[in-house]
Amino acid sequence: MSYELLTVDTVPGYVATRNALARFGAVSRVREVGDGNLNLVFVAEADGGGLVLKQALPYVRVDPTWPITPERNGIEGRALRVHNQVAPGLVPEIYDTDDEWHVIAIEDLSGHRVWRGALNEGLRHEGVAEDLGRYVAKVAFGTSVFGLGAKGHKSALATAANPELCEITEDLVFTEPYISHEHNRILPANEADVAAYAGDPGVRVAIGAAKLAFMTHAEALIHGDLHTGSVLVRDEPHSTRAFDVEFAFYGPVGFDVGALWGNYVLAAARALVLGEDAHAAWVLAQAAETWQGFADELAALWPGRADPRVIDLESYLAKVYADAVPFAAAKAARRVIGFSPVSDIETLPEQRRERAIRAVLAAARLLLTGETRQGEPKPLFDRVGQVMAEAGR
Ligand code: SR1
Ligand code: MG
Repeated sequence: MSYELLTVDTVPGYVATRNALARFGAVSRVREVGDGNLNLVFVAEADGGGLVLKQALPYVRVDPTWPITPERNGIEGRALRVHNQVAPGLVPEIYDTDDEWHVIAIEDLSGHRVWRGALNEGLRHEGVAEDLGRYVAKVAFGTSVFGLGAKGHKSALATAANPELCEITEDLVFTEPYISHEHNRILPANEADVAAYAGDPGVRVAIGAAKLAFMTHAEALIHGDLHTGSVLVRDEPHSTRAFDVEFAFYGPVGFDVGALWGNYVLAAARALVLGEDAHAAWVLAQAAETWQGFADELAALWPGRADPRVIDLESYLAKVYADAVPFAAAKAARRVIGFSPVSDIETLPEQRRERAIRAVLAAARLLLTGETRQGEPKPLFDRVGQVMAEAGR
């Protein structure tokens, strides 16, 4: 390995060597808090305030036999700078990027918590779903032809390729759940459910089309992994931050909307099998909140577009919506079939987990094969809730 991995003991010395971090002064306390699949994450307390260091491991943290490029750290740093420009206050600030040791230094958001954990506890953070819709819209506008113009978009696109992390998504989200693969972990009681879902010809056609859209629709510098574990929330004062943009690339805007919707489905499945029907309904209602935030923000930005000719807002919104529906299905289904399950489902006792998985697969099947690509999220996710309740009984 050509760089050293940081430890709680080496972080203070490391921070002292970084010019961009000089204002923080001496570091007095360090904690390692990484709990994701890929990175080391340290919270450092210094004389001048707190900061977070995120260092890329050259392998998957939860499977060290799986190599993965640490260059993703620099890609994340560059994307985070761009997202700070176009969506300030909705992402962590970035202080430093170190392409040799594959470390970024970002804002310490202690006092926030990860939204997935809060949803699992049945907590309602009002306004977060809408904030995230606004975040997706600001990125969709500010990094696309709308905000940058035709030539600006092409130059930005040329500097933001992320092929290795895109390949992970192409494999884990759009391929492995639909084939026999060693990554897939399926409870015996769910084998027939998964076989019926993944073997449905309508599901396979829709997933293939979604995969191709993911691979080819280079609309904007999207987050690329916008699940509820990539969101920090705080009530007082209200704050929402999307973090962990290492999967950022020029892709379809509907993928970020769909990632949120798919994760609302997972949270709702948990709530349903725990008998928390009101929480399930609230979570599914967040799909419409996210869409409203997205559509309102894009409409507000639209008069400032680089080229007001020909391209029409309503048609673009319809395109994003039609993309988001199958992406939501893909993002929900991968978490109950393939690599990297989520705590919403994994922490349930086995019999409830089986029912939750059935509910998620029923939702995904409806989203992929029903007449779902046009319309409004409220009636769509009401139907999703009904189908989930029936399947998860
Ligand atoms: C090997 S990385 C596994 C997953 O973790 C991230 O959160 C992405 O969703 C990725 O698919
Ligand atoms: Mg992540």
